Amino acid sequence: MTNTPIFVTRPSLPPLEEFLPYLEQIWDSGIVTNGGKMHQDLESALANHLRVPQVSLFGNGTIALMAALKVLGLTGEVITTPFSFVATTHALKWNGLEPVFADIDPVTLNLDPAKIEERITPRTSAILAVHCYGNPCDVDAIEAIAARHGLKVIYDAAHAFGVDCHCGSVLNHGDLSILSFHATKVFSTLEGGAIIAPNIKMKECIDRSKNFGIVSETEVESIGINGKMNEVQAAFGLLQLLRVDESIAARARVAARYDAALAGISGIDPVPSSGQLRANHAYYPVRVKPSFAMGRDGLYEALRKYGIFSRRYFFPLISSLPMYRDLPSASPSNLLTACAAAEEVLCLPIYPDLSEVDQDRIINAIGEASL
Ligand code: T4K
Repeated sequence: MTNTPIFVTRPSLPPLEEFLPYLEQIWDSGIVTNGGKMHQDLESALANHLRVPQVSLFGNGTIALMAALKVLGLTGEVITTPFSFVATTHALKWNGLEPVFADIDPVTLNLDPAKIEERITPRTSAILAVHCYGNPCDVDAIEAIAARHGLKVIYDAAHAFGVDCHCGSVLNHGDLSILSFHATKVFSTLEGGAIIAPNIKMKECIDRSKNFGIVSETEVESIGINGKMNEVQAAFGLLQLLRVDESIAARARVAARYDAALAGISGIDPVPSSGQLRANHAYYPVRVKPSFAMGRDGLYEALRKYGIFSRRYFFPLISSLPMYRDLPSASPSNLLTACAAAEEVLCLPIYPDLSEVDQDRIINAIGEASL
């Protein structure tokens, strides 16, 4: 068996010669950032593709999330999931907001609406939920709670590019949603991100926030930041967008092969896709159950010996990190489902160019580890 490394993901890069004409246009124009033509074109192409009212591009998903929290004027406490990438909670803390962790649903691994209400206090201003692995949250239940208590809802939709739930694009839910276009994502601008806004007024406010709060040469309206995406990133996005449906279809084929092959291996339970009318197969998470003799970490190490670099997204749990673990809501006894998920989940490699030969290497290695 060859040991050529297989990583959890690989960016799908277009042929370089297809990118060069975009670069020539940028070079010719001399406009390389600050909302040039590529940036404008990508915003409208994405709004169209994703069927959302407004897109505001950012330099990465984290700065998009930080800006989203800022423009909503949140204060005090925000209820969130501990089962996510650390950027979710860091963005709260970076804004001076107090994260309050609530447990997750055992099937979807998203915030459990039944656990949100008990965490609401007079200081709560919002719910920050994550569509983990691209599986939509229970948006109806979350938004009903928010409406009852006058809270804002922000969705960290970093994983949810192109995902539809029962009523169309999942990105149309909440006050704001954010996307990540990092190199490891389904749709990438190398580094990048966006806020999905419900109307032009909100988009204008977001656009100012990412450009220092500037309104005109002589007016600065608010304390903004520099969150802008540059023209080269935006051009890359325009090119990627031409192929994104093809990429998602290729991911779906990889996922279907895993589904079939892993069904016969006891103790390896794929995290079900749930609530999606259209999935994006951003990740292929499985739960390594106690019945799998060597356990999750044993399997992770065994795969590494074969040159297969799966990832334990999301371990360690954010609430167990040194800067968060002393929060009252971080107590593991309040987060039993999240703690169990963090100990069991393993994300297997999935990306459009994963060959069947390489996927068979992964499947066979898991099969051997199960003996
Ligand atoms: N919210 C959520 C829920 C998120 O998951 C994320 C990011 C964010 C917010 C923040 O969005 P950004 O600010 O990042 O736009 C990765 C990504 O860096 C991160 O974007 C992502 N989530 C997170 C889940 O995964 P790492 O530290 O695991 O990535 P890294 O560099 O180890 O890459 C994984 C594998 O991918 C590598 O082993 C090899 C391969 N790879 C990676 C890169 C960067 C490549 O083949 N080429 C590449 O250029 O965090």
